[in-house]
This record gives sequence, C-alpha cells and structure tokens, in this order.
Amino acid sequence: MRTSVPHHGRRILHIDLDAFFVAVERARNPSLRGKPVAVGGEAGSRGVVACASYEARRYGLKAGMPIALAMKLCPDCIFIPGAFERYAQASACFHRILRDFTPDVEPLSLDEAFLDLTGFEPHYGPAAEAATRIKARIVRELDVTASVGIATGKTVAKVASDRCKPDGLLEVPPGQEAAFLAPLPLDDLPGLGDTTANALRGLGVATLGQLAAMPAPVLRQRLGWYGLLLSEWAKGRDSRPVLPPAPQKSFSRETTFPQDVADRDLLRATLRYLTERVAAALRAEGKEARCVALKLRYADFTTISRQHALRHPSASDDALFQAGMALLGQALGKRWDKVRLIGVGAADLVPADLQLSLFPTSRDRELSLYRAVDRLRARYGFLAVQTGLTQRLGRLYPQENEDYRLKTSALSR
Ligand code: DCP
Ligand code: CA
Repeated sequence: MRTSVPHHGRRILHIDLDAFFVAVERARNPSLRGKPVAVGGEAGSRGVVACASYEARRYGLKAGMPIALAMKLCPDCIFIPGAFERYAQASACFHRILRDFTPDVEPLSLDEAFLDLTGFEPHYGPAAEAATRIKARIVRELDVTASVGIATGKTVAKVASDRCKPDGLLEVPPGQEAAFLAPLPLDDLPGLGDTTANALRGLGVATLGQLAAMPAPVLRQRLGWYGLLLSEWAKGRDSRPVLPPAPQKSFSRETTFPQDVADRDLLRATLRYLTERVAAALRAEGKEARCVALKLRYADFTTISRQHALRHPSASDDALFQAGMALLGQALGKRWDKVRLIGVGAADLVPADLQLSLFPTSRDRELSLYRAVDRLRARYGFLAVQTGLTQRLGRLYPQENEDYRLKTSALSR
C-alpha cells in the first residue's frame, strides 16, 4: 500500500521542460535549432525576454531581461514575438502525458510538475525508467526535451532537475540527500528568497551544508519558523505530499458579443459553439454533467441564470445543447431584448461511464463519434469539426489557430 510507505522511501519526481517557449518554437521551425533564440517581443521592441535558448544564455541572456539589452549582448540572437496560445496548448499536452502515467501529478506551472511514483515499480520499473519513458513520450508528442530529478522529497527532486538541465535525468538515492545538497549555494534551494539568503550570508552561511549545520535556536531567533523549515529542507528532509489539484466542480464558457445581438440564429450558433467547448472539456476530464446552466446578460446589463436538470448525466454536444436551447427559449420568451453576453455551464458532475457495450447502443455510437471528434480536434484544432450552426460564426469572429477568437479570452481555453 502506498500510504504505508514512509517518507524516506518515496520516489518523488520533478519534471521541467527545457527552455520551454523556445522549444515549442523550434518544434515548429527546426531551423531555429542550435542557434541563439529568444522568445518575447520582436527585435527593436520594448518588451523583455520570456525565454532564452541555452545558446543565447551563454551570452548572458535570461528571462526578464529587456530586449534592447539582450540585442546588445547577443546581436546574432533571433527574436521571436511568441504566441501564448501555442505554449498553453503544448502545456496542456505535457500535463496530459504526465496524468497518463499517474493521477498523482501536482502541476506547478505551464512546464513543470511533481509526480509521486512511489510504489509504481511493478508497473513501470524503477522510477528512473519511468522518467525515461515520460521524457521519450514528451519528445515524441511535443518534440521538446525535459529534465527530471528524482528523490525522496520535493525539494531535492527539484534541485536535482535544475542541476541536470537540459535533457537530463538525475536521481538522488535515498540517504544521499544531505550530501547532495551540502556543497550547493543558498540560491539553489527552492523557497529561499534573496532577502533570506542575504540574511544568512550575513551570518557566515554560504552553502546549504552550512545552513543545515546551523543550530536550530539561532535560526529560529534570526529567521523565525521559516528558518527552521529551510534548514530541514537543506538537510534533504521534506515530507510534503504531491497534491493533485482538486477536481473541477463545473465547466463553463461565456462570451460578450462585439455588438449587442438581437438575431436569434446568432444566439443559437454561439450557444452551440460554447456548448461544444463545454462538452469537449467535460469529455477531456472524463466527466458527465447532470445540470446545464444558461447565462444571459441583456444590453442593459441585467443578468439572468437558468438551470436545467438532465434526465441522464451527459457530455454529449447534442444533449447539452438541447438543454441550453430550451433554457434560451424560456428566457427569451420571458424577456425578448438585445443580448450582450451569453454563457453556458455544466454542473453537478459525475464520472463518465465510458464502457462501450458488446452490442452497440445509440449511446455507444455517440460516444465513439465524440472520441473521434475529440481526437481530430486535438490534432487539427477545434474548428476541424464543425456543425452547420457554428460555421456561420465565421462571419462574426476572426479565426486563429483553428479556433474562433472570441472577445473573452477564457473562451479559447
Ligand atoms: N517565462 C516568462 N517570463 C519569465 C520566466 C518564464 O514568460 N520571467 C515563461 C517562458 C519560459 C516558461 O515560462 O519558457 C518556463 O519558465 P522556466 O523558468 O521553466 O524557464 P525555461 O523553461 O524557459 O528554461 P529552463 O530550461 O531553465 O527551465
Ligand atoms: Ca522550464
């Protein structure tokens, strides 16, 4: 049983993609490989560097540096403005791959996560083997390299992954944590900020080994309880669990129209599109909804919300859309006025029943269809599959990355 494994027997993995934004750009444009590249504002612009390739880092470029300075330090550097949606998409794929290996994933950022692989040996072999497989899958699907640290706790795992970048794998064997950390400078310890580091240096402490050796009362007196915590981490003791995010309780999508809308067909088409996005999000999470909600904001900002309980839990575009349409009909029946915002939500979620029966029912056929649709969309973008209804939105909204670019950016998630 995993719960009975003591902390010092855990296998915690920290994974971090290398030069993430640049790596995504290189996957699209291999001619950028091996060259100094920076994402973040066109050459000559006033922005800052978001991500510098390892080649560019050799010239001193790093995240947060003004582009103008970066250009001075490395005139040959190729500057790319970047597109956040591309990174968000790659990030979603990265986290999906991780969750394929274990549900015990704690996402830290777009390109970073902790995994608890304790007890997974019978399944994937030793943790380092699992890590190699995860890294290989990320290369296969995203053409991006990752660095992985493995240890008994989060702190050492993270320090290890930082120290083996890029494309590294570093496992610190149980019992070696303190020795591994001891020679490292204070700045290498996650959670130890500049102010604390300066305070410690004032006390003659420069390495993690020296921090670990500080008497507890002194640390407590100078830095408070946080000093004691840092000292524990510096000794390689860290029993914090990997915490997967709490499951989402509802999914919703809404948009404000560029102009207030009186055209019922346009309302229907937008509702259809939003519903498809909600249903796809439900399916991606393996959930079904028992309740559909419609939100309308009229031109005068009066906002109403109406709910409809479904007879059977569903993640089907059609079932959710029918419920949404019924709610829209009722709402407009009560008050027919120009609409400023429309939104749809799915709540009261239950795990989806994904079992296909031996003799396919109409529900099974629908399930298989949606699986195919979702796969196509994962590959070619959301608009690769459209209904006649959503196609007419093309006249209203510009398209970007095979998706409608609606005014509310949350929609394009
Ligand atoms: N990022 C940003 N602005 C910053 C820091 C980061 O926009 N000041 C973005 C760009 C990075 C991404 O976040 O590609 C991930 O940040 P990391 O700190 O993990 O850095 P990288 O992935 O770029 O490089 P490394 O290989 O060191 O992890
Ligand atoms: Ca990274």
